[in-house]
This record gives sequence, structure tokens and C-alpha cells, in this order.
Amino acid sequence: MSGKDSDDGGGRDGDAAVVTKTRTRTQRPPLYKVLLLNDDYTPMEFVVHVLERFFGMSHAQAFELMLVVHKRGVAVVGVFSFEIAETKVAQVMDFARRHQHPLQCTMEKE
Ligand code: TYC
Repeated sequence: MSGKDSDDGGGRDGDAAVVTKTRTRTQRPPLYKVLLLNDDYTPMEFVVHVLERFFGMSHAQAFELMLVVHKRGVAVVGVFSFEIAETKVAQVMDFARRHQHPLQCTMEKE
């Protein structure tokens, strides 16, 4: 026996399909927490105003979160993409500095 008759039946055919699964992972953009820090000098009403103005909170929400920062020392005030978080931090720091308050705002990767 030879040629097309020589297949012993024990292996794969030469033209058998090879199926390769490619797992597609959906990439989520990294998120960043914006943190507000307590201090002894910034007036409570100023912090409330910052939260309303830059984080779109209602007066009630802003007051509640300001008290959390006041009591606990720090709180997450929002979670954003890198560029938005960076902008919020810069806006808060600039606004506080212009009003000569020592309010600190930072960001960290979630
Ligand atoms: N601790 C400040 C006060 O007693 C109020 C305050 C709250 C300051 C939150 C900063 O992020 C802050 N006047």
C-alpha cells in the first residue's frame, strides 16, 4: 500500500482544522478616587460650597459628606478617570488657595 491508502487511521488528517480560541478581554480604564482631607482651619461652609460647585452635590449631600471628612479625617468625594480626577483636584486646590484656606484634595488609583 502507498499514497492515499497509506493512512493508518491512528492520527489526525493533514488538513484537519485547528480551532484556536482567542479570549478577548475588555479593558476598563483605571479609575481614581478623589479624596478630601480634614484640617482645623477651612470653614465648614467653604467645604460644603466646594462639594456643591465641583462635585455636583446637593446642599444636603455636601453637608453630610463634609461632616464625614470633619469627623473621620478623609473621605472619597468621587471616582473618575485619571484626567477628570486630576482636573477636580486642581480645581479644588486652586479654589482653596485663592481663598487662602489650607484645604487639601488628592487622588489615588482605585
Ligand atoms: N474641620 C474643619 C472645621 O472644623 C471643617 C472641614 C471639613 C475642613 C472638611 C476640611 O475637608 C474638610 N472648620
